[in-house]
Amino acid sequence: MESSMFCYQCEQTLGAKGCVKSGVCGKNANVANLQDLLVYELKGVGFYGQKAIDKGLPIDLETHKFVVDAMFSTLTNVNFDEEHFVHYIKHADKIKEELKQKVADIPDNIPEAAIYRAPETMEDMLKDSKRAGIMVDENLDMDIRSLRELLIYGFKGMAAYAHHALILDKYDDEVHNFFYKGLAATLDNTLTVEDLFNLNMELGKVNFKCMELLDAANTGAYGNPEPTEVLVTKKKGPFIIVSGHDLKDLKLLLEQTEGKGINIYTHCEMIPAHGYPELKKYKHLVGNYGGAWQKQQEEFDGIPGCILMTTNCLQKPRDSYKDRLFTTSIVGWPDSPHIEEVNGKKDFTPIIEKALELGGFTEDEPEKKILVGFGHHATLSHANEIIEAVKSGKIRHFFLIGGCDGARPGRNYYTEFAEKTPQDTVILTLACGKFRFNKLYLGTVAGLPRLLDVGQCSDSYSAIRIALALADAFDCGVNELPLSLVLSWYEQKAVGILLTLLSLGIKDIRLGPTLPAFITPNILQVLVDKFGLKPISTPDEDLQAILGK
Ligand code: SF4
Ligand code: SF3
Repeated sequence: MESSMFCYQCEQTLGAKGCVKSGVCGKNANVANLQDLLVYELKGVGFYGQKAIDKGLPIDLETHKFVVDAMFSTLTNVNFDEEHFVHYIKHADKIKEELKQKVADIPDNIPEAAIYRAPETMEDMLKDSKRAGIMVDENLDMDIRSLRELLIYGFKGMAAYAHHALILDKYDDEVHNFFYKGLAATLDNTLTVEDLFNLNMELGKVNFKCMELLDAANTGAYGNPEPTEVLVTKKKGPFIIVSGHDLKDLKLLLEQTEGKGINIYTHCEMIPAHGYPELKKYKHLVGNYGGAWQKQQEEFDGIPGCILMTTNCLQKPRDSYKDRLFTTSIVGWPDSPHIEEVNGKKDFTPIIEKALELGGFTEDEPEKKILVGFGHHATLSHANEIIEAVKSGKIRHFFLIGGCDGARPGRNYYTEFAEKTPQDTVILTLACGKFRFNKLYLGTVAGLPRLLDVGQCSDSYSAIRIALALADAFDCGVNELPLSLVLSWYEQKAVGILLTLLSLGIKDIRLGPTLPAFITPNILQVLVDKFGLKPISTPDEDLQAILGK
């Protein structure tokens, strides 16, 4: 096994600097190095892909799908399987060669990543991965590296959303073509700090479009989310817990488990599923299990049922449940069973049989319920009441407290912040960070719950739609609204979303629990000067700064 690696793409990176021997996330050095080589190959794919686009030669959908899935599989907590990456590197190499043939006349000055050909074995790939590491060029300007990595992480995040939209047959040329432009740009030594900064802003805009596409895909397939009470306690009987973000996998499993006496629970980012009419209609979608992703090793320990991981965040399964944790799609853990799609179909029989064999919970817990389902459609159906309440002073301020959860102790900030918000304020929340406070009862204001769960991280789109509609109603810009964004990040989808918010000109965002290790002091200063981006401090200080006395 390789003993060295370098990765600093997520918030829990070692010492807030970089993971160098193995990942704090559980990724070993081989996987990290193979991921580096895969991204290197994808940059070469981007180079020829952009040349093809420049010549007006369309790129086929299968290639787009592969680029998206390959990027997504390198996102934190998605895939930990060396074999998966060996296979993807070979495939990326093949696609790169095909695109090269397509472009035919190749220009001079071809970057190394475009010329490179992948070897056959993992051993040789690991040797070659040295050329692909983030820090390989010691002389590279720090700010250029920082902006290139920011772009790559933004792409990983956007790839996740493009993947979910593609699964529901939603596709957009502008979104997909931008992958090649951006990947190629990371190989272009002529680009300045300003060029790369502008490309990151362009990624933010394209990611907004991508999230819009996904919103249309989800609401088209499953209806508009509506306010719905969700059971957060256990029910007696066999069960399967569905985690990750993929609503289609949940739907397929609901269809295949109907009438079989199996309860289906959502977990973590899957909780918004309960608000969608076409998903909540299944009576055996009984509730939500546990907290956010970082608690899974404790919460799944020795569990008498199964877990299906459809996307991130997967942690190393303990022996006590690794035989009952199934992965699907691009998620993978080397020793855990995987459900493959064959000819466009998934057969969940193995997980269904295992759940029945395990028997499930032996008794009902006393019931507790929480409310979800406040996407843009549901929230804006109350627009008149909300506007009236703001005008009459019943609602003083809105907070968007959202983003990723994680393991660092500093994340208690978000619980405390939510608890301390005054009664005449409304909290919009989204993504898995909400598990820090979504079981607290925060009361009502102007006849509405004070805590409105907008959905998954991709539903940042919904939150932006809500903010834009309010700005429209008050005839002002989003920055003039009585609205503050207090965000938490962990992985690269949050990077993509942050770029989207900045590209829309949204200012004074508070970000925590720590700032990304890949952002240099110079780039941070630009973000501070241009957008007023701030690190979180303490809930009291920040509330005071936002609301005044
Ligand atoms: Fe470390 Fe995060 Fe990279 Fe995992 S994804 S190796 S925790 S920086
Ligand atoms: Fe959470 Fe992993 Fe980011 Fe979709 S599930 S938000 S961390």
